[in-house]
Amino acid sequence: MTALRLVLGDQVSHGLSALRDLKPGDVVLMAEVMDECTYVPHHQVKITLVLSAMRHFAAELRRRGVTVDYRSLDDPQNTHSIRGEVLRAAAEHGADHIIATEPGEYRLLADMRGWPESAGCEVEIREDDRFLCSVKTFRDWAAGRKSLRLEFFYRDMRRAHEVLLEDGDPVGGQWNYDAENRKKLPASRITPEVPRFAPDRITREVIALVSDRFADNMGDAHDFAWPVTAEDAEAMLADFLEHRLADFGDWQDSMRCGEPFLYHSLVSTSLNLGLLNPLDVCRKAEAAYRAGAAPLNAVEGFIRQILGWREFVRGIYWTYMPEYGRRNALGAHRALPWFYWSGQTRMRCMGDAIGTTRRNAYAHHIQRLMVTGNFALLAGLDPDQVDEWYLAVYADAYEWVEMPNTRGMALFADGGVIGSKPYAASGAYINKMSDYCGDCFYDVKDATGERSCPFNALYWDFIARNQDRFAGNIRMAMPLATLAKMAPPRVQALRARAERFLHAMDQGEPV
Ligand code: FAD
Ligand code: DLZ
Ligand code: SF4
Repeated sequence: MTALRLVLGDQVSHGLSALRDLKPGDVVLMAEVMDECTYVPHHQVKITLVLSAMRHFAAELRRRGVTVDYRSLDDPQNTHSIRGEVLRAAAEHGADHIIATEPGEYRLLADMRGWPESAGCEVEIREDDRFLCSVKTFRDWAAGRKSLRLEFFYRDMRRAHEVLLEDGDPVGGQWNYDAENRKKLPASRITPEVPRFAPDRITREVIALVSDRFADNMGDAHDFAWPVTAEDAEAMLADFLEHRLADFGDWQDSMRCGEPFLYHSLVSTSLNLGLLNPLDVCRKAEAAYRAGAAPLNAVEGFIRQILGWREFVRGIYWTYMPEYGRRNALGAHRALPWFYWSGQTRMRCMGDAIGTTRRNAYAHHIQRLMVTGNFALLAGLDPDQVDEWYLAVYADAYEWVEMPNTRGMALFADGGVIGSKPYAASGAYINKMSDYCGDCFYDVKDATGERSCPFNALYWDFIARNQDRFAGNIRMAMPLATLAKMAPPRVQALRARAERFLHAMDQGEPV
């Protein structure tokens, strides 16, 4: 009796459901395959992260006495698909039972559901219980609600997992301290260094492989510095808890040119691979608050991202897929401009956000949402192309978390499932929250001239072209009323500036 147990690249957790009740004679299969390395043009750093984490995990399993069949990208027999490798390994090991954990992407789950027909043995797909809210619990919570709002889901999660509670009530008397977390970082403030993890021999081998095989992809594998083992992921978390958590809240929405990390935790890559456990991360942050090491606005804000947003977007993904992936509520069809890949643009905010993405396969949330995401929303970029970009370029990107954030939160292409209004903003917001505008080619105070900030005209063009769609949305009443009060020549000038800018961008002219 041999069971073949599949571990995917983002399932490198010893507690994985597919590894439970492992018996002597069972074989764990891990496969590097071109299908997974190429379904979007992943950043070199992202491929390095996943393959290195896989190789480290396989080595750990072997040290624990587990039989691991590890197929590398260089294996000449490699069929280069997960299905192909599972079937090949099942036949080679005479497996009578294939055990897998649900993947994080719909396309792979759909494929897995077809495995029993070709496998000739039982295929068991177990729940991925590394999350704090099961898909069923989320669907039950969502059923019958007119709208799904993070705030109510988050409160239920706090109660269910007894996080930051005092006698059943929220610590401090409020559930949410977000209003305190929107400050701009003063220029004088020196921000802490963040840890970089020097590549060991295994990672260096992967860097060589990725540099060779994926030389044309975004980034440079030699820049790699992310944690690839649970031990290093814990070190990254410990550093955050000690040096950045206390300030996480105050400066959470701030941006500073050339400083992508600020007070962010940098734990998403490790959480999503399964090197860190989300509840454990929340409990450690809560312990820091209880020990007086970090204020409530910081700790609550951090916990809300993990216990709230991370679980919420996953629930939405699995509740609405595959139809969610086709949504385009604002009818956006413009092609993604090339500067999203090259970073070459005169818009300093965009250049900086894309620049850190190219170097680190990382940009923080406000850069993703209010700079590159906001631009894509205002310019009416095609959600399929924007989705592909976010899925490719961030080291933490898997569709279950990337798609609701991109298609839903940033682009409003889901028509309001994730958020009740689009996160649309003019240059004034970016100027308020960053130091980008001072040295920009464009003038943030101008909206219609040739060097006016593109975000300004694009913002009003966006409101104007969607005014019928937003008419019934009470949260859009203010911009709609402002637009209605604008003198027609002003509206014309704004829309003409937007059109000129978009035309130049579409022609590939420098913008
Ligand atoms: P911190 O700012 O320190 O936050 C702590 C943790 O909270 C993160 O590690 C993450 O696990 C969680 N978190 C925070 N915000 C979100 C959110 N909106 N959704 C889910 N989890 C959240 N996150 C991903 O993990 N993968 C993605 O592919 C991804 N794509 C995104 C695309 C867009 C357009 C936007 C707007 C956001 C996206 N996010 C994604 C959410 C968020 O930007 C990242 O989780 C965060 O920037 C990761 O950096 P950090 O670990 O330093 O996070
Ligand atoms: C992202 C990724 C990459 C680049 N390569 C592999 C791989 O070679 N083998 C593998 O098992 N997983 C890889 N992954 C992660 C998968 O794409 C991920 O498991 C699915 O997208 C589901 O989330
Ligand atoms: Fe970005 Fe406009 Fe500011 Fe330039 S002026 S950095 S384009 S918001």
